[in-house]
Amino acid sequence: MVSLRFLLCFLCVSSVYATIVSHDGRAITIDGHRRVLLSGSIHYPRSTPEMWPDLIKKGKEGGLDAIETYVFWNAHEPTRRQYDFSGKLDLIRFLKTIQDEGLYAVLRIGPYACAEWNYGGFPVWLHNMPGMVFRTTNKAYMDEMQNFTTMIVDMVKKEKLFASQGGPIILAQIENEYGNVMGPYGESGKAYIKWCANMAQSLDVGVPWIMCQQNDAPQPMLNTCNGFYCDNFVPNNPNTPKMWTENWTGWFKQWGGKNPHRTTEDVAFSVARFFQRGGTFNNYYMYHGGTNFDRTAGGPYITTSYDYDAPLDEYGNLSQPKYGHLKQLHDVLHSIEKTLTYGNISTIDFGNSASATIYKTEEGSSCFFGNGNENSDATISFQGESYVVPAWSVTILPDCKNEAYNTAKITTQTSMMVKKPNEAEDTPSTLKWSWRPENMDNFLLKGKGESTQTQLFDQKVVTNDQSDYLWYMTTVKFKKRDPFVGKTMSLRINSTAHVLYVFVNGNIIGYQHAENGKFNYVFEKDVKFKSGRNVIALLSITVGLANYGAFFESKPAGITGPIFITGINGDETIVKDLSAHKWSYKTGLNGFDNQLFRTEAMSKWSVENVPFNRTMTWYKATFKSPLGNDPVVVDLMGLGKGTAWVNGNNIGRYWPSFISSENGCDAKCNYRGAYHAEKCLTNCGEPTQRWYMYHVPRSFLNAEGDNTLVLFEEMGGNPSLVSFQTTRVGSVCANVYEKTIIELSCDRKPISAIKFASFGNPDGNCGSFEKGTCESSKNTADILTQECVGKEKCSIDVSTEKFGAPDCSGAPRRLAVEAIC
Ligand SMILES: *[C@@H]1O[C@H](CO)[C@@H](O)[C@H](O)[C@H]1NC(C)=O
Ligand SMILES: *[C@@H]1O[C@H](CO)[C@@H](O)[C@H](O)[C@H]1NC(C)=O
Ligand SMILES: *[C@@H]1O[C@H](CO)[C@@H](O)[C@H](O)[C@H]1NC(C)=O
Ligand SMILES: *[C@@H]1O[C@H](CO)[C@@H](O)[C@H](O)[C@H]1NC(C)=O
Ligand SMILES: *[C@@H]1O[C@H](CO)[C@@H](O)[C@H](O)[C@H]1NC(C)=O
Ligand SMILES: CC(=O)N[C@H]1CO[C@H](CO)[C@@H](O)[C@@H]1O
Repeated sequence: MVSLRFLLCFLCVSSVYATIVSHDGRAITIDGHRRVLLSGSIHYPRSTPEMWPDLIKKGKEGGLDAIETYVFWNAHEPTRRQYDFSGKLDLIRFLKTIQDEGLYAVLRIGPYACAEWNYGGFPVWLHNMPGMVFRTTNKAYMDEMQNFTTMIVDMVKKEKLFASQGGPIILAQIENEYGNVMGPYGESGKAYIKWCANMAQSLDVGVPWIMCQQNDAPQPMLNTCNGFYCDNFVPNNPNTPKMWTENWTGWFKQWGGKNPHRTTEDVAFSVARFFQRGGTFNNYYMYHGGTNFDRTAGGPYITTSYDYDAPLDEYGNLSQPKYGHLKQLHDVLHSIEKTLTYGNISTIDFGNSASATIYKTEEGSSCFFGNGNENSDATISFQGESYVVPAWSVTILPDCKNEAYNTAKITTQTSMMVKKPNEAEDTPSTLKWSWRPENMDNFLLKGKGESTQTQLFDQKVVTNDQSDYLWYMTTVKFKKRDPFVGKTMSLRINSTAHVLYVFVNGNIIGYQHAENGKFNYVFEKDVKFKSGRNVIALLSITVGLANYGAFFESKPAGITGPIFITGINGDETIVKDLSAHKWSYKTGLNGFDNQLFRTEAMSKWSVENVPFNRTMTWYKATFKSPLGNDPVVVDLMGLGKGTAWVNGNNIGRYWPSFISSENGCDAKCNYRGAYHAEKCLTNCGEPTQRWYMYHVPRSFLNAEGDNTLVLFEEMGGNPSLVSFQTTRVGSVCANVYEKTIIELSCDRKPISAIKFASFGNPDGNCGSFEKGTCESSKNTADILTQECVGKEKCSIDVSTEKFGAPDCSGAPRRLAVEAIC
């Protein structure tokens, strides 16, 4: 007992010891030792505090040393000087969770985040301050930026979370990717970045500051690289190590877009090549992408899912093989940390993009063989041995003799997730709905808002981004004998509303949104006016504010005009410009003001005649929580566009009616060759997101009793198709060369059958394997059935002794197997 107590006390004292974080030209040093550091981005508001420990633990088990996050200013300071650090926004709790797991943290304060986050993380009230320009030498901006940055640093210091205080934070970041947009800011931009550096230094955090994508980062700021590949990056100072702060593991999704995928082989290749070329710090962006709950998605048109094709999927499950293949890479890199960070470096160029890099210390050597050629495999002769390095891959030999890892040879299973119906419901697919209309009479018939102006305003200026919704209303009068009364006229609206609904005299005449990748469009429809007063009511909706680009804060949102009505009557043409009419404004919708999404909201809901295809309609249903621990999703198929809440928690915007175009998907995805966001797309001709995005974290649900789902449907849809489901592993696959061992596992459920098995040169991918031109005569499926079926996991030694030796014309033989869970 005494000794245990002594030990505990010793630990508690040692944990408050300062860690000295510094750097030289080779690496970040921790307590004087150069380190190989592998880090992964997890943004705390994109999951729930209940999920954090598991996510961070999986990061650690995946071989990470550190977790990196931005700080989201607009979430923390939604109104000037009113702060929110509760729930998902509890930054300190998140950092302490990282500390508890024994990992380091990288804190990117910014406070510009980009991150496909609403307005890049800036509060809209900041934009609405007089004379404001973001990210330049603008006094008002600098004061606010300094105020927020200082507050965050003070908060973190108070909890002793910097490494210099014994805490987990080893690096801090000021600004973010400014170098990419700096040109248009001219000399002011250069002065601003110097000011940022000085301001950050003055905060005295005791750990190095980084500035990513900033070639002119003033010393002692460390400039670092972001991108899909960073092997060619050279820091701006010989004393700055080669650091990669954003290695994009995938890409984000946009409404109406397709699903991007970055292959595991290519992510691994980019990292291994970075370390081959002297890199020592790598951060995955994202390691867990998560969910853009509520109104946090940036944009415009960024989806609610921020899965990012990351090693941990949106729900926090392992995305295999990406997670496992990178874990193996991390283990190999860590095993040669000393050689990588202290060894003398020499390279051999074999031509045709093949090269060897040798790291040599007194104790021994480690080698990287790289092949950057997209088409042909390379055969490298080294110290009397011959090695085949597949096209677009890197082989790591920790002892310069034995291949421990090749980026293109995946020996981790592929897991295919499936959705299961909610077994807690008797009739899982039918929810009992009630409904009510959104009350819009004041706007549609009276055109009456909260304030009036004789001009069209940018939406941000009026709403302060307190809502997605803004009504613009005006009246047009025609005399009884006016020749245009009852005639067809045209209403033309130049619009930057992300989505625009147009009503005339209470009737909807149409809606529109920008084409993919565009910001503005012209709405044009025929309309007939009556004599007397006509009410034009325009509902402008934002779907995430712009988050990127020079001066992005001033990109317009809402109805910027001009707005015309035109009519032709014989020789007479009239053109009425309504832009400077008297416009009445109202922020938000009644149902939101009255919080109809709250479970306890007292309001009249009807179970009679539940309508389909009705615009601006509220729906409500109760459901039982699915049993078990598998992640819960809600399939919102059949709906148009709107917002969904579960037990009052906003699970995000939905838009399943926005279908991606038919073309541009690849049936086969070739990992070879440089990745870009238009490569390896899937989901053509489908809703951008059907299940994927509508994650319902378990902590939002009551395990016992009823749960409430509320929908606000804008466009009109059919809620009868909506259903709750769980996601779990449906089948697992392997596709590996002989002389490897692969483990198959169904996540604590037994493997039930072998669906496909072939040893030879099988073709295709998990779920669509086919026999190749050569195949073993042994019954491969029978062998695997014996070894795996009925077991939770099985380890397969892929050898010719076991599976036979088919003649594949000298090419290496592979085993492909698909097992059903
Ligand atoms: C931020 O500004 C407020 C005044 O608006 C001031 O009271 C506060 O001390 C400032 N905070 C910091 C950390 O400078
Ligand atoms: C997914 O994550 C949940 C929650 O952590 C866990 O219960 C479940 O076993 C995981 N499933 C898989 C396939 O990893
Ligand atoms: C590394 O290079 C230095 C300087 O050239 C040399 O003195 C040292 O012996 C080398 N070490 C090894 C292990 O080759
Ligand atoms: C309105 O939109 C049309 C079509 O995009 C464009 O030609 C015109 O310049 C726009 N007018 C204004 C004032 O932006
Ligand atoms: C709803 O609208 C869609 C598309 O216009 C149509 O195909 C469908 O039949 C309508 N459903 C109902 C129930 O009216
Ligand atoms: C910094 C950097 O490398 N940016 C690139 C990231 O990828 C996008 C999409 O492929 C490129 O457009 C950027 O130049």
